[in-house]
Amino acid sequence: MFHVANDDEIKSGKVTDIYFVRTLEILKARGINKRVAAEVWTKGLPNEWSWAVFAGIEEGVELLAGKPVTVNGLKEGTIFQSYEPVLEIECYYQDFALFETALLGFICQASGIATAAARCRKVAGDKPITSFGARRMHPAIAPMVERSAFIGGCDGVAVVKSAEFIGEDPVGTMPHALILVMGDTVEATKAFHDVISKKVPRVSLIDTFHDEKFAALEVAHALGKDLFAVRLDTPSSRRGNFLKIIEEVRWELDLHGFDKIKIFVSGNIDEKAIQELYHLVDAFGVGTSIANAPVVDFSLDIVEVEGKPLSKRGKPSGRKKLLRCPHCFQTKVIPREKATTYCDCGAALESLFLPLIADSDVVADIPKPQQIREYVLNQLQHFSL
Ligand code: PCP
Repeated sequence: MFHVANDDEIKSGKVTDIYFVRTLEILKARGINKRVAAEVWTKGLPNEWSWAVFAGIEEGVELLAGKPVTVNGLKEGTIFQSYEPVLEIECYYQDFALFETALLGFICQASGIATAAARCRKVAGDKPITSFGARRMHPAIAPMVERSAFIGGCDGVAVVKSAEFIGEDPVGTMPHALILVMGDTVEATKAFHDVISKKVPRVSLIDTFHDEKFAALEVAHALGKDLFAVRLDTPSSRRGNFLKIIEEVRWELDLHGFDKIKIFVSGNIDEKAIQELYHLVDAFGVGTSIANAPVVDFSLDIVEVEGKPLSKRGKPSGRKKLLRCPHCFQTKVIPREKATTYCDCGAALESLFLPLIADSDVVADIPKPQQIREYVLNQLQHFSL
C-alpha cells in the first residue's frame, strides 16, 4: 500500500544499488569470490559537528544476522569522530555485496538524528526535550526516527507507535485543532482537564487566538494549581522576538502568583533556539531539527583482500582498532594487529569494537533504548559542542 520496502525485501537484499547486483553477476560469471574485510567510517560530519552518535546498528545486525559474515563494531550510542572506523565486516564478498546499501541506510540516517538529539540534549541540560518530528518524516520510519531521537537524548516521543516501540509512554500536550474545534482556549483546557487521565500533565496551548500573555493568565486563572504549564507554538508570522514574548508571559504569570506554572515551547526549535531560550523555558518540543537532521555520510570500503591490506585511494588499508581513553576520551586508530597502547594521560586505552556477529551468529547483547540513552548521556559530558 505504502511506498516502502518490507522486512523480507530488505533482508533479502532487494534494497540494493543495481551496480552491486551487476558486480555479483560478473564475479559469479568469473568464479571470483574473495575473502575481504570492509570498514565503515565517515570522512566528515555535517554542520561542522565535531562528533556524532553511532545509531541504527541494531537494525544493521538484524539485516546481516544469519548471513555468513563476521561483524565487529561500535555498540549503539557510542560517540565517534570523523576518520574513525565504526564497523568492520569480514566475509566472502559475494555473501555481502547486496547488503551495503541497506546497512549504510540504517546507520547514516539514525546516526544523524541521534546526534542532532544529543546536541539539543547538551544545550538543554536537564530540561525535558520531547521529539515532535515524526510528522516531518514518512510514517513507516517514525519508530526509527523517534527511537534515534530518544537514544540521542530526548526525554520522550510524541507518536503512539514509537513510544510503544521503545517502551515509553507517548508525550504530548494539545493541538491547535482541539482549541479551534472547541472554539476557546480556556474551554479546551478545562475539557482536557475533565477528560484526560490525571497522570497526564495539564499543558495548555496558548497561541491560537489571542496574545499569549493574556491567554496564559486566562488558563492559569481557570485551572489554577492543576495547570502544569503553558505551551507557546507561536506562528512565525507573529513570533517577532520570541524571547521577549516568553519573558512577558513569565512576568505576568509570576506577578499574578502563578510562578509554579511552567513554560513549554515548540515550533522551529533547534539547538540554537534552546540556547537562546534556555533561561526562561522549562521544556522544549523539537520536531524538524531532529527528525530531519542531516545524515552522517558513512561509506563502506574494502580494506583487505584475501588477508592482504588493499584499499582505494583516500582510504588507509588494513584492518584497524579504534581505541579510547576511559578517562579523557582521547581516541586513537591503530592497525588491528598492533598492541593496545596508553593514553597521553597515562591510562590504558580500551578498544571500542565489540563482536556483533560471529560467522552469521548474533553475539552482541542488544541493549534496551533506555540503556543506550544512558550510555550516550554518560559520554556526552566528555564532549563539547
Ligand atoms: C506542530 C507541533 C510542534 C511542531 C509542529 C514541531 O505544531 O505542535 O510544535 O515543529 P518543528 O518541526 O518546527 O520543530 P503545529 O502543527 O503548528 O501545531 P499543532 O500542535 O496544532 O499540531
